[in-house]
Amino acid sequence: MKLTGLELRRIAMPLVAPFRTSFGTQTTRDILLLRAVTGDAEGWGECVTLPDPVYSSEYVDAAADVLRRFLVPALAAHERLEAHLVGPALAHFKGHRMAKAALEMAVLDAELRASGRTLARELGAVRDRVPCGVSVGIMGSTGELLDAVGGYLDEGYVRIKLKIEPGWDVEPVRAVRERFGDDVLLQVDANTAYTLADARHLARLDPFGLLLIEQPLPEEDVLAHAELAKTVRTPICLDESITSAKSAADAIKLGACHVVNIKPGRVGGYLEARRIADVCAAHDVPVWCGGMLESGLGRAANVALAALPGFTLPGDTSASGRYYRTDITPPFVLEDGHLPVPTAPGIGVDPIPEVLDEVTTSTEWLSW
Ligand code: NPQ
Ligand code: MG
Repeated sequence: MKLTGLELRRIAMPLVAPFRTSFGTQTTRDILLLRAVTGDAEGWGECVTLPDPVYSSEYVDAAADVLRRFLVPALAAHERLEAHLVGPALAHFKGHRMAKAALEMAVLDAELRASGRTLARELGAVRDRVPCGVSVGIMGSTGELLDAVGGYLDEGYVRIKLKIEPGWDVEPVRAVRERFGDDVLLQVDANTAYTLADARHLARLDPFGLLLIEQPLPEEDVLAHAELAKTVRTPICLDESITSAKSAADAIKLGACHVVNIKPGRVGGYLEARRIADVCAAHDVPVWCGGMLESGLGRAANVALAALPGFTLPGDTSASGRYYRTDITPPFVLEDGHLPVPTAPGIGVDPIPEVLDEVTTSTEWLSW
C-alpha cells in the first residue's frame, strides 16, 4: 500500500451539555480528523487531543503541526506501507502519541477496507456488542447530579463514572449511593486532582463499594499510586499514567494499578492498545476502554476494541447522544445498555458528507 495523500480536517461539534472535569469545562469538541488516501482505499483517523494541553501535554494545533511537519512525511516515503509499520516508522519521533495514533488509525482503516476485513476481527474481538458506561461531569449541585445520573440509568447505561475533584468527591458518591442503591456499578475519576497527602481523605470513599478510583494522582507519580494503595482499599485504575505497554507492565509490577483504562489515543494507537490488553491479561489485571468524546469514527473503533476478551469492565463507550445531538456518522444508539460492534470493513462506519461539511472549520490537503 502506498500513501498518496492525506487530508487534515478540523471539525467543531457542540456538546449537548457542558462537560466539567477537574481540569476544566468543555462546551464544544474541536476534533482533528485524518483521511488517508492510498491507491486501494481511503481510511479515517481521529485525533483525541483537546484544544489545550490540560488532559495531557498534547493539544490539537500541536498534533496538526507534528503530523504535517514530521509524521506524515515519514510515511510518505514508504513504498509498501502497512499499519503495523506505522509505529516503527514513527518511533524515532518522541512523544506525540495521540497524533501517531490518529495516523496509524487512518492507515489501518484504509488497509482493512482494501482487504474487506473488520477492525474488530483484526484486533481479536470476541463479542458482537459491548456493555456501556457513562462518564458524568462535575455539577453545580447534588440535585443536578442526581437528575443526570437518574437519566443515564433510565437510558440503560450499566455503569456510572463520576468525575471528582477536591470538594466534590465523598458527598456526591454518598448521594448517588443513597438515591440509586448499592447495586449500581459506580466508579470515580479524578484526572490527577489529588496528592498523596489526600490519602486518608480518599480512603473515605472505601465504604461506598466503588469499582475503582481512576487516576487520583499526577501522571508521573506512578510510585505514589502504589503508596496510596496502602491506605485506600478501593482498587486504583490508571489512565493518564499509562502511555505504553511497557509503562503498564511497570505500573502493575510496582503495585500502582489494579485496573487499566485503555485509550488508544493516549498510548499511540489501537495496536499498542491491544498490546496493553495482552500485558494486563497476563497479569490478571482487568481493563476497560476509555473515551475522549470521540465522534462516531473514533467511537466505532473504540467499540471494536472494547469487544476484546480482557475488557471485562464496561467502558466509557457511550452512545453518540451522550455528547452530540448530531454525530458525523450514523449515530451509535444504546440498546439494552449495549452498543453493537460494527460489522463493515475497517472501522465499519463512514461520515455523512453533508453533516461532516456542516461541522468542518478547516481542511488541509497534504500531498507529495
Ligand atoms: C477521562 N474522558 O477518562 C476522560 C478525559 C476527558 C469520558 O471522562 C473534551 C474532550 C473534554 C475530551 C474531558 C471521560 C474531555 C475530554 C475529559 C476527555 O479522563
Ligand atoms: Mg480518566
